[in-house]
Amino acid sequence: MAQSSLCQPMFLLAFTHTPKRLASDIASDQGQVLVIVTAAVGGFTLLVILTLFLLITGRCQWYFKAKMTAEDKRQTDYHNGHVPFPGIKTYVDPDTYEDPTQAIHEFTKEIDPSRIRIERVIGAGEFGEVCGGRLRTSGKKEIAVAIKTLKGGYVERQRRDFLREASIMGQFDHPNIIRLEGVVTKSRPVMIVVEYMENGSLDSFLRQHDGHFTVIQLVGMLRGIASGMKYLSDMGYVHRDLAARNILVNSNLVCKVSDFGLSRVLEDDPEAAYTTTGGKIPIRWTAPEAIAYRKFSSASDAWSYGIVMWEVMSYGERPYWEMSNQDVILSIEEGYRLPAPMGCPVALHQLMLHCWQKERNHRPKFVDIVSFLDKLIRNPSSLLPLVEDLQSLPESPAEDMDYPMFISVGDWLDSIKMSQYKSNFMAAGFNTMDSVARMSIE
Ligand code: ACK
Repeated sequence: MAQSSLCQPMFLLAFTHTPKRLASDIASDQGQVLVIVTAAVGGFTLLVILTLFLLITGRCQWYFKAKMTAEDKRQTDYHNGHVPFPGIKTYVDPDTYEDPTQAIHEFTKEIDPSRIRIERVIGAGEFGEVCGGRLRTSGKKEIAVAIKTLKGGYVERQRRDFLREASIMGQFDHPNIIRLEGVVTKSRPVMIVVEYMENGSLDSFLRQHDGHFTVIQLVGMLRGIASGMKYLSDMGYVHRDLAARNILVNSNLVCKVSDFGLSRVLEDDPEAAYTTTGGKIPIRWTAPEAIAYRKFSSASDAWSYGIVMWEVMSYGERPYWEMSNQDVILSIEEGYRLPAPMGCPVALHQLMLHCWQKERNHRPKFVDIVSFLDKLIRNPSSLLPLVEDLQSLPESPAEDMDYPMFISVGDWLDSIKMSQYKSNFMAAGFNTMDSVARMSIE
């Protein structure tokens, strides 16, 4: 036995006759090996899982981006800074779609061309003729429509730009925004069908009817435009080319904002001129910050709205008359503002001047403009004081004036969201509306 045990190989001896300490070392070695193996297997598995996860989510992201719906895009816009109002949809820029035809599908209705009857040409657009005609609705009713056509021989970019306006218009639903009936994209000619506006563009309509309307009628038109603009600004849409030529008027004198398409709008606009910064801008209608560094916003739209007010109250006069664009820019910079047109109520010229404040945050919001005009309409005597009457009056104390004041200075400041200046006005002695009316722009 002893012999045989002597003959055992050394390693066996080591196992059979090892001291206690040596056995625990080996056990610890075994443990370490086990830990290393487990860690390696675990690490590898984790790596595989991680890779699979990245691959799947990466693919999903790509897939979801391609499949992004308008709602997702609205959410993206929200995270990019535009805060939507609860219950109010926000505008989605069709350019955020990888495939612009997806935006067309999402926001417009395809119309079967057999339902359209083109009757006459009413004008010319950059992309083709604008026609008048009839559309048979799904309820078998016939309605008057305007049909914008895309002339033959277009390139893909022109088709996309043309239809872009439809995918913008199709997102809006408001009585003061031109309504899109649908599009024809599956046959030629490609068409955009919109509601018919019997009186055409506001600028030419006013020129043709110089002096024909009451102040209340004019204020009613302005109220409509402001309401349409409030809707657009609530949706986060900046028009950039608000001008009387881009407002359409129907047979009931309802004014509707039209001509959508951001940069393309400016490309089309004969009033748009190239600036030193390279953009094409309708100088006379545009806020200084938008001309200087392309800072377009609802506040710059409010500036343009003030110019539209001036166009309306002057029956389509050209803003700044024959002044050159350069002179307009310099004059505005020096503090010059358009004077009140003949027959313009003080209250309306004051509102224009507010829209033309250099500091864009001081301009009224469209919601303020609508409520201010509503107050005027509800109290027509507030429109009696005309700027020229005030100018012809001797320097008499305000209390001596025999026309009714429309609202207090406090009310007026509240309505244009400038309540914080009440004490400044009072301290400076502007405690009646006619003293405010006499206030110079400086
Ligand atoms: O001033 P107008 O008669 O009104 O001439 C122009 C012309 O087409 C070129 O734009 C008229 N127009 C545009 N859209 C419409 C519409 N929806 N309803 C009636 N006329 C329209 C515009």
